[in-house]
Amino acid sequence: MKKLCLNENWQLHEAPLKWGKEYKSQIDRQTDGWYDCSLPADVRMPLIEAGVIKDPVLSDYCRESEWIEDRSWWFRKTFDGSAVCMEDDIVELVLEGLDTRSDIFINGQFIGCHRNVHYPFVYDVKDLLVPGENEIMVRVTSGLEEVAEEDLAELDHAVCLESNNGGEFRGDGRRSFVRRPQYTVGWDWGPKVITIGITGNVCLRSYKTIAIREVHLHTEKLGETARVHAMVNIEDLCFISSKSCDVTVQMVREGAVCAEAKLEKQLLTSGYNYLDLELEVKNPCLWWPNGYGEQPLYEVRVCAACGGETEEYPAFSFGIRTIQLDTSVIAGEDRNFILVVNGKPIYCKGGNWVPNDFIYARVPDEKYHVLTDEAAEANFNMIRVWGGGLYERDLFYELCDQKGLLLWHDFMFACSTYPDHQQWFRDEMRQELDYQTKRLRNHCCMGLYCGTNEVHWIFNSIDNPRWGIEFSYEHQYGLRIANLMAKEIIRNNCPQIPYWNSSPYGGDLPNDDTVGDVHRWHNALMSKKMEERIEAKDYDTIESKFVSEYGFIGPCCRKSTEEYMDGASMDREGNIWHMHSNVFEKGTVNAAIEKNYLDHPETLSLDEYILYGGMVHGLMYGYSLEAIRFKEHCGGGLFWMYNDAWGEVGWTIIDYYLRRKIPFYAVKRALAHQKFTMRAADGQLVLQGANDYPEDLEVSGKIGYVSFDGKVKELRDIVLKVPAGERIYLLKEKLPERDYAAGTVMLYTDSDAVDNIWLRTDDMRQLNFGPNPVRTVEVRQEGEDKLVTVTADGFAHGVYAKGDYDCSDCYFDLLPGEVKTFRIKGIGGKEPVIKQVK
Ligand code: BMA
Repeated sequence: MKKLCLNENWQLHEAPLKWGKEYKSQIDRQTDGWYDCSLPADVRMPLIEAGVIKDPVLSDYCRESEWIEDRSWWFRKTFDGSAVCMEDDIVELVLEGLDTRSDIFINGQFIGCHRNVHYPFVYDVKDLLVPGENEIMVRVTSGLEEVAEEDLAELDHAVCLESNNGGEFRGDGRRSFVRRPQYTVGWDWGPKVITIGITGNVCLRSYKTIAIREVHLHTEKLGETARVHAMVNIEDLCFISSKSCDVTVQMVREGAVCAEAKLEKQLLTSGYNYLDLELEVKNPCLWWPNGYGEQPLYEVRVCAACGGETEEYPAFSFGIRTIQLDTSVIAGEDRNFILVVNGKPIYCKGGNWVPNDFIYARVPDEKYHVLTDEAAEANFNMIRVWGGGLYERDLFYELCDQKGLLLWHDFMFACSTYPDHQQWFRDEMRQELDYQTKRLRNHCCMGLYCGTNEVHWIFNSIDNPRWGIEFSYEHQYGLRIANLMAKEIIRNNCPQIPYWNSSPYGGDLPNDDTVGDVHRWHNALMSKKMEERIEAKDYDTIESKFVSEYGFIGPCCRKSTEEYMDGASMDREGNIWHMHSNVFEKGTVNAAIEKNYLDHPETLSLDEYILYGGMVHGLMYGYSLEAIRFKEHCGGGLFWMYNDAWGEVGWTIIDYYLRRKIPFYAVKRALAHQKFTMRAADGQLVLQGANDYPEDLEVSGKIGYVSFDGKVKELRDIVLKVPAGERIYLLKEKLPERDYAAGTVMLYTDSDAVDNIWLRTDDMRQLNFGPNPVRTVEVRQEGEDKLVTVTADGFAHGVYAKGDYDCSDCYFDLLPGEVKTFRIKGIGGKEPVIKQVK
């Protein structure tokens, strides 16, 4: 295969929406009004550069550029035909990420239209190319203009719109008929920015004699020798004749061939040839999720020699691992929901992922490196790719393979019914799912495919009769794809990857605690009762088998807030502040600050609001993630939402500008690979030990009641053992009858590997402690970092290093007498300023 990348030197021209493909000649006659751009491109990128519009992720500028969706956009590029290998048998034009409705021309010839951003347009243009200058022209619109009222009526207008939820100017019901990233119509966490563009790569790829179309590897058997099955699909490009071919598949690690399989003198007949080969890998290095082991990857090389031509498939990385979803019976109706990797049950911990920008075409690769690094740093071993966004670029999956981040991967349906009673929609979905499952199946990070986000839950007439949806076999409103088509395609393309119909799903009704996963919203952050929205202890009542969504909201740091407000008033009652506050905020942050710290949070300065708002965000995520992991029959906990697409007071722990928010550290502590957790219930103290590591954990320490001022210490020695990869209850004993406003049960460990912990029995402001000033015992320089050792005689809450430095830990609590060392990264020669919230 020869590839010619055509991303550079495009031009873009705007035109009336009604200028369909028949207006190509008018566009050709346009001499001015052309913007230069390179791909991937959303039309806004050259418009921002040219100063035509302001960046829609800043302030309220998104409102000013909504006119963009009511225009047609014409991309054109010329290239020299001599760069193309015209001796080859086929020369395919490949256009990725067409967002959304597109008409494609080559040298003035219309070659087709495309209506789906989630799989590429591919067309053999060999016969249309000329030796000299060639031109590609692509007309793109949002695709929403094609959706009529009657169409929506067929779905009974059953589409979630943020505008119904206080999200002014957000939401567009027509999205359900358009295969575009659904979030672009506006969601609770961001504005309507109807993306339009060629948001992926464009290239010409040519083949001679044969084309290796697919390579699929999966691990069949583990053991001293692992068996890996390889399927190679070679297309014989001659329509009428067969030929002989030699095929080799190798698995290489650190430059050494660890396994090889060959097929010699294999007969190829015209078209597709599915060939199966077995690779035996002695002493295989197994891939594990983050914490449970390493992430060794093998390079896979596939080549086919035929008629003097050697065709090589692009090399890719592959991790040897098996994966299953254990839904076996626990008791009665209750069933496990546990991912099992290499035969080991995994407790899945992490967050939900959304696209990284409302102009997703401009996201730099660097952002993926940082976000996956930070996810691993925060002790994630799972990320859920949410169904309202997009299938990410290759780099994302490669990075998740490298860092041991398992993926719960939704197909791109969210919070809407879909017209799968219409054949065109089914055809589109078959192409989309077939393309994406074949594209992603070799990634060892692929943990589970999931049919939809919330479609089974929101639109069933028992949970939500208000939508008036009655599913029927011929009119399934989107469930046909999730319940039938997706399973069929996964069975054909990657049966080794578990599938779940929807999130949430399982049991008599979706969101049931007995089977499957749940989204914990209605009795938490989305409850109409404020006390339910801000009560961390409620998470101790969870009986679910897997929590795939729940969340809390909090501010970004001052730097990021100033950046996205772009000079607008910082009045927290102001319009623009509200635009950049999550639709579900509704005064929750202030209520939580009042519950835990102080009265009249509305009078706080911006810096105080950011500190206390961040602290309550951390308290909620820390306590809830612990509580979910504390439940022996819960297979995982994923908070909503990990990353952001613009700057806002929102769900995430790392903001749009990739700056950590205060809850980042609470999440990191709660998801630590080796962790102790205490809970009190019915007068009982229960201590749990979690150890994801492949080695057993043995720690000695002291446990008992300690007063917050440190004067009372009723500690006894204890040795705690947690087997490798296990979560077990280590202690169940009567809770000592003491004054829990003045102190609590604390555990001091003798190991730096595992944090000390304390039993939080009430809201912070109900606990009488402090101020117990933190003292800096030592500061050691290590390169650009400083290692700071602190202690305090009494309990100190929310100890942090002033300034937006990344630290190994921050906003942490210190037990009386605890001595803790933490790293402040990149502080250089500056003197660290250590502060505490209380
Ligand atoms: C769930 C998610 C998202 C949404 C989140 C918070 O519905 O699936 O759609 O952003 O809740 O509202």
